[in-house]
Amino acid sequence: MPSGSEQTGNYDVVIIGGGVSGMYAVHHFREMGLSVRAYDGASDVGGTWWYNRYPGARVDGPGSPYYCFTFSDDLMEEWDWDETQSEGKDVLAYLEYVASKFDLRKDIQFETWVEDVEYDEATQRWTIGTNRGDRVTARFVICASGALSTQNMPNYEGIQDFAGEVYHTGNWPREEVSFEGKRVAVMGTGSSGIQAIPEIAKIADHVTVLQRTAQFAFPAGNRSLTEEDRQNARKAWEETKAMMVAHPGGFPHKGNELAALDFTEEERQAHFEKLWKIGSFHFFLNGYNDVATSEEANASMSNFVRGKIREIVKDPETADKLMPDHYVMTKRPILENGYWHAYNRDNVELVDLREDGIERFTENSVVTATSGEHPIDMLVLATGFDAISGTLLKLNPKGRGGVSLKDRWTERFHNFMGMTIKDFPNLFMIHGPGSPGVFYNMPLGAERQMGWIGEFIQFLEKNGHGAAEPTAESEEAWGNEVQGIANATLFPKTDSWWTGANVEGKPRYFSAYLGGGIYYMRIADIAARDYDGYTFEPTK
Ligand code: NA7
Repeated sequence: MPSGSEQTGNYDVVIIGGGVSGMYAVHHFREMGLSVRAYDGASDVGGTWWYNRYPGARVDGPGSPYYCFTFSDDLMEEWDWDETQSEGKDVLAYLEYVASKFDLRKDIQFETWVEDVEYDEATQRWTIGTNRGDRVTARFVICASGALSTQNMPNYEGIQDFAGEVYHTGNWPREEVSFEGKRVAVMGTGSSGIQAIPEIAKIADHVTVLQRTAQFAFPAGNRSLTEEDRQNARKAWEETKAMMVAHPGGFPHKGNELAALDFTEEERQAHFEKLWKIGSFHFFLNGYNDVATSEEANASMSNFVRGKIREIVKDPETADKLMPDHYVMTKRPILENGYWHAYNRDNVELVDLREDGIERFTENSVVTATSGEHPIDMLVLATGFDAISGTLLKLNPKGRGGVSLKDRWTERFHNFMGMTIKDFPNLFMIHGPGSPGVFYNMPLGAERQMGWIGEFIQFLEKNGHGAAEPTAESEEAWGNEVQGIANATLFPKTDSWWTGANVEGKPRYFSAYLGGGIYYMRIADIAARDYDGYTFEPTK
């Protein structure tokens, strides 16, 4: 245990996490007049952006300036974004600026891991213990611990014996990592691997890409923002915010009425061609709205991207290995900045692990079944996360009667509205399973969930309720609603971190609320009906 501050104290709200959601939680609950204390394992604010400092890390959604907080118009006025797909370091600089402007750091304790979260029925308070020996209590706990924060580590024979440098993209060192003159293996071709590979290839002697699943990736279409772009975004900010709130994904977009099935295949391919040139999320925002539900529409988009891969990647054998065979969009859509072109470099080699699996690692190489020994100096693990539920389970709160979340969540992540759990009164999840989470513009989603929780807390105080938790029936109905929406789409048909398939032993089902904006109507409606679905206990 590190030597520590060993604080004690009683707070209204304890917040776990100092990333985008945790930062907003500190601000929001403080504004409500509540006493708050937040904890984060990192040395400063930023969460995901603090940890994921790998080369090539960028916003990979509709991008700047709309991946941002909306609660303060000053921020929009004051902050100058340089590019549409901002680099990780720029997002971090923005978050540091927000922390300073709103003096958030004074209520966040860094380099501190929460290890115990335990409910005491007698006092209706949670006790929170940390690795530094702190022991504080709180009436409310906010788990803003990140949907993508527990790294997924591969477990190949001999991997521990590899004596070279090893880095996970999700926990990248603060110090400069040099690729100069090195032979680097990158394992994983999700968003992180696909962003990192072209950057590493520019410097390293040799890059061996260890690919388990070939992916669809779309041009990021990154461009510099001019002063005129920024001024226009500022002028339209009120309108844009309203548009974001109305959009199913929380994006600055009017919504998409186009269905692929209303067009001929020729027309569709011409439309995709146009979108490919623009890049960014236009493929999803302005593509066709039935790609995730209709096999025909999906095949049309998939074929287009496969054609593009063949067009860009010069070596046909490599292009063959890069052909994805799942439904496009049913794994997290990826934006690339030179990924496909990287395979035209002499120093990039692709190993298709489905055909040529890893047998073992040695001190200085990775050995695969058919191509044999690949000598390497560095291993970059872009192997993703135990997503959505992983970090919450690591916190393993103990609720009523000492019941542990690990015991409640063996087969399903039972919850109500993706925010609350039976037997865990007054504990709230941000971007948890059962919420839109990663399917929504995450800063905006965090603000909206926090707004709902704040009103719930006011309701509890006004009515003399000391504790509130959902009923088993409301959890079951919510779970069915989430599944009902997901099962009408192609998403559950594909192995992905959305379905938990990337982590051995994890329940395999699609746990996110795909209804997007409908989610916020649903939770507002539940609030309007005096929080129907909850049981309340008077303040003791
Ligand atoms: P992802 O999207 O989960 O990608 C992880 C990649 O690592 C993916 O290609 C995996 O293959 C691969 N992987 C995972 N475990 C292994 C093992 N054991 N062996 C070989 N390959 C493996 O994580 P990212 O960090 O790229 O992206 C996460 C999110 O961060 C992203 O969606 C953005 O929202 C930001 P698989 O596909 O599982 O077969």
